[in-house]
Formats: sequence, structure tokens, C-alpha cells
Amino acid sequence: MSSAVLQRLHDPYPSRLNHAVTPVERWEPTVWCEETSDGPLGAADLDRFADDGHLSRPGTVGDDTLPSLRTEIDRLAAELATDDPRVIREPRGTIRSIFQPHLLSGLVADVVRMDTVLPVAQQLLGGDVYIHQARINLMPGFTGSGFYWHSDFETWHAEDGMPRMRAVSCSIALTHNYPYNGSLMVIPGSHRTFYPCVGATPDDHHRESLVAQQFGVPDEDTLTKAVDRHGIDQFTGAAGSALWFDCNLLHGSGSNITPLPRSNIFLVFNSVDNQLTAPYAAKAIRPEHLAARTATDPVRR
Ligand code: 6CS
Ligand code: FE
Repeated sequence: MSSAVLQRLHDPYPSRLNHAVTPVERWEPTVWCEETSDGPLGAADLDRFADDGHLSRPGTVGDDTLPSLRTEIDRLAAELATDDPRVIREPRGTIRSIFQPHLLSGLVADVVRMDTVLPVAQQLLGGDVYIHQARINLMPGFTGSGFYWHSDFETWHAEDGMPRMRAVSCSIALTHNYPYNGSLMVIPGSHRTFYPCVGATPDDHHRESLVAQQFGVPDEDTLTKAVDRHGIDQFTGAAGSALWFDCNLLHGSGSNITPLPRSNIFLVFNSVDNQLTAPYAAKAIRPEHLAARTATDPVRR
């Protein structure tokens, strides 16, 4: 039996099968550090993160840095070639995401290493971390479209071979996130359950999923039950605020028909002890700019 078949047989988080599978209760921790660990988060923050799967941290990036970051992102958007695979566009041509901004811009690389960022990731994940994926998400006024409900871990496990739920996302607002300009909605507590999704991963799925995800999303009945049980929280706040959320938290966003753009820097930290293996439910690995397999040395300040 090949190792890929064995991996699939023993998969604790089965997904993308052609039939429904009962949700799996998470047995592994959400907060991986010791309770008494040193770091920016106190016991109350760590408890809240463990319970809800998310935590908001205003003032993560200061007003002294935000204007230059916004200028930098405009520069990247203008300078990257139309056919650059790191640039994802809406059907109408506007830019939706720019991947690997931390490798394209020294300023974004500096954000990763800020006192308000890296030590939080290290504390939550209990040790050294590296960037699994980074992107700028741009939701322009009027035309920006949302992201349907999903768990990131479901995709990273199925398509990238991420073995365990030991990764955390940090979404930093570059513009004010209002309830009405496409800001992120999360289902608090949903990170404690793995919701298997029905339907085999199509070849080159990322070509569609990064614009509109159709595979690796829970069905409506599952989402209805999850919201009945847990409700919905929304991440709003001034530019510079950060939302930290567990890799398995269900989240999504609506489109932005207001004139007020919403843009965020999105950094995914993974534990160095949770490096990618073969995909659990896809034929081929995804490109490096979506899932780092080479740049996995610990990030240092
Ligand atoms: O593909 C990814 O890695 C991320 N993007 C989408 C649209 N869904 C899964 C995950 O969050
Ligand atoms: Fe996501």
C-alpha cells in the first residue's frame, strides 16, 4: 500500500469524500503554550482564545506605520505583472489578493516580526513558528466580493497536507473594518469541531477557490446547526487592529457594496513542528506562494 493511501486511511480529519462524514471533535489543544508562559497574552486572553477560537487586539500596527504600509500595498498592486500567479483577481479584473507580500516587501516582513505580532503567534502555538501563507486581501468599495464560510484548516489539511491544528491566522486591518464593508464573520467555538466537507478536490482547485470556493465548504445544514449552537461574531475595528483566529474556526465575509474599501494583511503562522506532508485529499501539492514547503525556518526577530 502506498504511503499516500495509508495516510488517507489513518486520517483523523477526513474530508472531500463523496459522502457525508460525522463531524469530529477536536482532541488537540487550541492554545499550545504552558498556562504560565511568558508572552504578550495574559491568562484571560489565552482562555478566551481557547474558548472562542479568536481574539481581537487593537493597536497591533501603529498610526506611524499604517500610511507607509498602505502606500507600499498600492505600489505592489501597481507593479506586479498582470499574469503574476501571486495576484488573484475578481472576475471584473480588480485585485482580490496578493500572496507572499512578506517576500515582496520589507515593510510587510517587518510587520511579521513586530513585538505585537510574532510573540503572540509563538505564545499561542507554543514555540517557534514560520509563515505558512501570507496575503493582502483587498476589498474595494462597491465591487469587492466576499469569502464563503470555510475552515482554513480543512483546506490546508486536504490540499496542503498540514497534519495538525497548530496554526493561527492574524488579520491586520489596513482600513477601518465596519460591520457593513465586508468585515469578517466568525462562528465562535466552531474551531473545536472538524466539519468534513463533501466532494473530491478538483485538479488545480486553487484557480477557482481563491476567487469563489465551492469545495471544502460545509453544507447549509451543518452551518445552520453550527450557528444555532454558537452564534456569529464579527471583527470590526480601526485600522491597525488585529484579529487572531484559530486555523479551524469557521469564518466568511459578505461583499462590500459600500464606497469604503476594506483591506487587510493576512498572516498565517504554523508551528515548526507541524510542517506540511503530502496532501490528505488532493492529487498534487499547491504552489509555494499558497503553502510554504521550503521557507520553513523559524521566524526570528
Ligand atoms: O486557499 C487557502 O489557503 C485559503 N483561501 C480560501 C479561499 N479558502 C481556504 C483558505 O482560507
Ligand atoms: Fe479563510
